[in-house]
Amino acid sequence: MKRRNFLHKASLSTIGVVASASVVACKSDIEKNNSSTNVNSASVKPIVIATWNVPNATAKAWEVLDNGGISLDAVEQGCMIEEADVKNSSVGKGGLPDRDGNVTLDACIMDKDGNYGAVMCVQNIIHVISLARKVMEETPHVILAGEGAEKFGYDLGFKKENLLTESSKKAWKKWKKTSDYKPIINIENHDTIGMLAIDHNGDISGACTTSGLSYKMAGRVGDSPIIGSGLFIDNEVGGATATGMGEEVLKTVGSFLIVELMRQGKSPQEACEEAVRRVVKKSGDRYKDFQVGFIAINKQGETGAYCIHEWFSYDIYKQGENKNYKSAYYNKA
Ligand code: SD4
Repeated sequence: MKRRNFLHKASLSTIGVVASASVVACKSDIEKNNSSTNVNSASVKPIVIATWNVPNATAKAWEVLDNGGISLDAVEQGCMIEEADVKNSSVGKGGLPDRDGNVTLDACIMDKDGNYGAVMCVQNIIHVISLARKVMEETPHVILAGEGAEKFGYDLGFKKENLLTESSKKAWKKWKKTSDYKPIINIENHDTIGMLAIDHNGDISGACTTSGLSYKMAGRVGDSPIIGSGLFIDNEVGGATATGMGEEVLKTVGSFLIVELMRQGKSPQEACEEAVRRVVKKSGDRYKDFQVGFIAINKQGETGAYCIHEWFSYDIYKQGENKNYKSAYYNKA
């Protein structure tokens, strides 16, 4: 079949992708937890910002920073909290599997010097964010995929573990019965974690880790491990990270776009809004069926967040306070 026909026939809504974790937030959770929409405040450091309501992750990152640690350690250790949390069905152990029942993880990390490491389509290793860091620091490469990434991990002593929990298996079996492929917006609690941090030295790092879209095709990789799409850091300017339908973020290279817009003088908020508008514009009417959200931070510690549909939220830990904020959104219809 010609590629174009295949892509047409296998559009996301028909190939079996449930944008569960990627596009979702639990309305009631956000209502319970969030403070009013975050108002930017200048020159704050240290500071941590992360996608969704992940207070344990931001608390861990804050602890690292508060103890004088560097932002790279903070984002890695913060993300590890979600990877180990079996209740988070979009990250690490307990992540929902692909359509064949295999949990495959994607992750990437960037440091203050613009170094980048990523792994994709990794099975059987929980802490893929640490594996991505090892790729960055201990190989001449920037991305390792699949079995090669796993072998690299095992050689370094990473433990081999089954990531499919009983409850994810149950959800997958249920999904198989109906195979309802329609992306569902904002109905679950957890999502991909993208985290950005500035340490006491004023240096910025970022990390992003996910099990990707649940019930995706085997071998599918989203935006999260791809530099410039799921994450981008430029220590002179700021950083950005994404959540939601990865295919759409990839097409706009959203995180890089946001950092470049900030370089040109836009605030993190303005830059996130512009990136979401680009995603929407490219999608025609399809944006109604998927969620994309971005968060960003600039060198001064000002933050921004924007998404397509209501109920994306994000956490900020600054000045000793860990808070969840509801993101502003595009689709008021
Ligand atoms: C992806 N952006 O793989 C990720 C999904 C996401 O929870 O945000 N998921 O497309």
